[in-house]
Order: sequence, then structure tokens, then C-alpha cells
Amino acid sequence: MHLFISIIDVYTGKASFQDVYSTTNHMTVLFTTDKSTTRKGFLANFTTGYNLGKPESCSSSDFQCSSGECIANGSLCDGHPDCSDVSDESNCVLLQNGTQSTNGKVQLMMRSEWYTVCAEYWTNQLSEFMCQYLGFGTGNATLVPSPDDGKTFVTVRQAENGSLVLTPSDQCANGSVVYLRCITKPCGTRMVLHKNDGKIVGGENAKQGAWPWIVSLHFKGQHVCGAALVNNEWLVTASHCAYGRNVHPSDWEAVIGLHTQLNLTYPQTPIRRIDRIVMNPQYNKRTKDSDITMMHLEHKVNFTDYIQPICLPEKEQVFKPGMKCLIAGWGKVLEQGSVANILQEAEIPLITNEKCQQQLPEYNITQRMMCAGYEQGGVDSCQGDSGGPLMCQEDTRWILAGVTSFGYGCARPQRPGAYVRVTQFVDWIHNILN
Ligand SMILES: [Ca+2]
Repeated sequence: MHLFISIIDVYTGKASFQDVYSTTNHMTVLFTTDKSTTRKGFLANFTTGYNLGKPESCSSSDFQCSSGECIANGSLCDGHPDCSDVSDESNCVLLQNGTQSTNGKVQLMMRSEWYTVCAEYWTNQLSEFMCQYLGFGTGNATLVPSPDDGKTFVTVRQAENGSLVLTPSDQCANGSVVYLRCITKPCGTRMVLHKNDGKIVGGENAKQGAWPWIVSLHFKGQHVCGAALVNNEWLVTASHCAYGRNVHPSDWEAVIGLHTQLNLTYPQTPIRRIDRIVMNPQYNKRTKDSDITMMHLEHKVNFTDYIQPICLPEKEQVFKPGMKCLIAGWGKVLEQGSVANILQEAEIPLITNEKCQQQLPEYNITQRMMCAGYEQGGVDSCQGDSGGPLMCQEDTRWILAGVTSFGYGCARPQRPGAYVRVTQFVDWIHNILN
């Protein structure tokens, strides 16, 4: 039997906290203390009730915004923000039947129904507009024959004032619809040129600017974990880094574009406070499943040669066992050793989950995890590298395949390291980014 437990929140310290609600008829509260002296202990009040903490649900002719308000169904995707969080206008374009999330036939949501967009009146500006709406860069449209499968169609025209004029129809005038190919925003590119020579155990010093998306996360001024920059305001890291330290996000700082911990004040090294921490609700501290968390920068960063985002994988992307990928971090350079000042990097091969399960029998290696390591050991991520990226190269771009999660010791023979399998979380990540 599988028991799915979602973390609602984790609170530490002496302060009192806002109310927390369970959205099921069940809630488990765990109290743990690391003090053995006799003190006051814990105080918590419990209340039960129907839909506690939930906004009242809307009538069937209304749409409920993510922020709770009710708006008329007709206000969905009408180009006008009606919800305070604009969630009524946030899922109105879809690319259907493409080979990747970046391409497909353009579908528009109107009056709670999906319409296929006719090729008539389509322009390059519309391609660009739709791709940017979907969070991509520019795009190119091709016109393909419309299937005669009883779908509803719509023509889209740009009015002189820039607004979109949508006209539904039973068929497309010239019999073709719009197939859009969007280009993802630049990511995963190393800007500083590198010769091919090259706390990670068995690693070597990275060149300055080698991994421009790697972030050092400082908690109360100390490096504790790594993270990866996925756009100009969001980081991906591990949940166990944030667990119990998520009440005051401002205790965290992200040091970006960093090379050595001994010099935090290079001009190319901005430091940003964290203002939001979103732990994956499926994270389980005991089994280490779904060990992934997003952190939001209080202020955006500008991309430079030393600061670039890493690419997220496609949901269906496969990283084959045997593939050599890279890890990097400021963690311990030996299991019993000290942390690294200069960013360390190392190449490690991916292994199958089956083999990983055999070699880490203490854990349940789930489909949401992936593993990497040499049979003979010697190269591994270690304490302080947690949350940092497992990076795999595709063509010329670097992709965030994994997030450093756990292992058994560091770099021991036949003891691979376990990573979050990011492909399993791309929908969750994109939801937060948009
Ligand atoms: Ca609206």
C-alpha cells in the first residue's frame, strides 16, 4: 500500500505561527525537540470544521480563482484580469499534439471551451505573442490542414489597438490551422570559454564562470546547500535543505555567480535574499522521496557571463544509464573532510534505478529518483553539495537532470549518490514559474 503524505508546513523556533489547515479529513502533527532540558514544551490548539481555511466554493456557473474569488465563467480567458491573481487569464493557450511542450496546434480557451486556431489572418507577431504568453522566446508558425473532426475553430486577428479579436467559426476558411513552434529562452549555455581540462569528492576546481547557474545557498550566513538558477528569479534546490528552515525565508541568501567562498564580494557575485520557499508537498523526510524545493529571489538578477539559467528537461526526456553527467558544489571534498572554498566539479555516470536499489538497500529508490556514481567509488557529491544540480549535456546545452539529494557516506565503492529525477517534477516547476 502506498501512503501519500503531503507536508503542509514545517515550523521551528519559539515564535507563534499562523493557522495551518489540512484539506483532507486527516492531519498528522509531529513534535520533535532537540533539547533534553525541562522547558515549557509545545502548545497547539486544534479545531475541526467543514472547509476550514478554504474559500467558500463558487456556484456552478462561476469559475473559482486560485486566490479564492468567484468570477463569472464568461470572464475566463477574455483578456481582462478578473481574479486578483489573474488565474482567470493564465491557462488560455495550449499547444496540442506536438512532439514537445514547445510545439503543437494552437488551442485557445474561450467560454470554458477549447478552440483550434485557423491559419487565416495569422501573423508573425501573433506567433511571437503566443510563444511569449507560454513562457518561451520567439516562435515560427506553419500552416497545416485542419482535421475535420468536429472541432470548433476560431480566427484570431490583431486589432489596430493591439488587442486580439477572436471570431469562432465551424471551419477554417482556407482549410488550414496554425502549428506553432516556439523556441525556448536561452538556457544552459556556458558563456566563458573553457579549455577541455577539466564539496565534490574526487573532483577538481571548476574554472571561474564554468557553471553560471550554480548558486551557493547561505543560511544565516553559512553555506549549507547548492541550488540551480532556472530563470532570473527562481532557484531549484533540495527540500531537506529547507526543511525546518522555511519559516523565515529571509534567513536565506542566494550567492549567485560565485566561484570561491573566500570572496563573496566580486562584482559578478550578486547576493539576493530569498522571499518565498515552496517545498514540494509530496516531500517525505523519512523516505527522502520528492526532495525538491523552489526558492524565489527577492530581487531578480541580470544575466551576465557568470550568471545564466540552466535548462529544465522536457517531461519525456530520457537520461540513459551510462551517460556521463556533471555535478558541482562547495560541499565536503572528503567524507570526513572540510568544505571546499573553490567550486568543485566532477563527471559521473548515470546508473539504472535497479542497480541503485541493489547498492542502496537502506532506501526505497523510487521513479522520482535517479542515481549516479562509479562502481569503484571515488567520485561523489557530499555534505554541502545537497540541492546542487546534476547536469547533463544535450547538444550544446546543459540540462538540470537531477538535484543532489542523498547517499550513503560519500564516494564509497558501490554506493552511488541519489538525485531527484527532475523530469518527474517539470509540471510542478512550470506551474510555479508561470
Ligand atoms: Ca478575465
